Amino acid sequence: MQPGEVWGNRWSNAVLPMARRYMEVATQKQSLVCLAADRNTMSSLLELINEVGPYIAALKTHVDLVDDWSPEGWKALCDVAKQHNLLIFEDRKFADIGKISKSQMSGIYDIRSWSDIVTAHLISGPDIVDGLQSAWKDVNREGGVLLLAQMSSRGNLLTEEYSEKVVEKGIQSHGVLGFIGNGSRPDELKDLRQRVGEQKMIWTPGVNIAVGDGEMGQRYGSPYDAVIAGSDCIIVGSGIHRNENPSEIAKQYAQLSWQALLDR
Ligand code: S5P
Repeated sequence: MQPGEVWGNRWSNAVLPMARRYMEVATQKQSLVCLAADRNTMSSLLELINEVGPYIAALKTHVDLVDDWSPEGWKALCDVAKQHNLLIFEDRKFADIGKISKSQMSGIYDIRSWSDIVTAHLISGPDIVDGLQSAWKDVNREGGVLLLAQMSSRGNLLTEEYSEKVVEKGIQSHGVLGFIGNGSRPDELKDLRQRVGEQKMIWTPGVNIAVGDGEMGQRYGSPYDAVIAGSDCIIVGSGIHRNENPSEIAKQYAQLSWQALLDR
């Protein structure tokens, strides 16, 4: 199956190369799953990626929560992710002014050199996107920025008005791959999709086959409903990495998400 056949307008309207790359990988793997690999040791991360690599399209990391992080170990992990043909997404949630966010793409973690996608809040204004893209450019790479338009956590301060402004600015910006939307509330997602239109992506955390409230204010909705409501990628963390059989459950998330895309 060709990506254009399943992704329709999202494929034909995509401008940023990273958007097409994601849709190609997702089509090839028949999975819209991004694994939120929130484990604290290099060995358990590697083990997890090797187990679920065939069933996911992207790997989301929090590079600063790993206890035994080292540059060599991280390079090896990224190599394994590439062998599984995964996009690497550092969920850094940058929020500072453009030039500082740019600098934070280098530093000890050197995020610009291995990430394909990063997250950012638009609270400091639209120049943050230029800062992040210019960091990638300095190492001859081009990535995609996902802006937080909604959040999945209870009581978050991203009001509808704020969200509308993020979308308004974000859809005009070349370096923006798309938006983070709240996977736990399909109705909010539908509204977001209407505002975003057909060109940019919506990726959604806060999804779990077991819907309901999670730890510390996290909320979960159905991954199938999220895709039907307009999500292009479901971000699944504990639903996979805390399951006793991560590969089997990842396969189920993959099938569910792919079926939802076909049904959409
Ligand atoms: O609003 C948000 C945005 C993000 S990126 N809510 C979230 O939960 N996330 C991230 O998604 C969060 O940082 C975590 O890595 C993942 C959700 O993990 P889970 O274990 O709750 O599925």
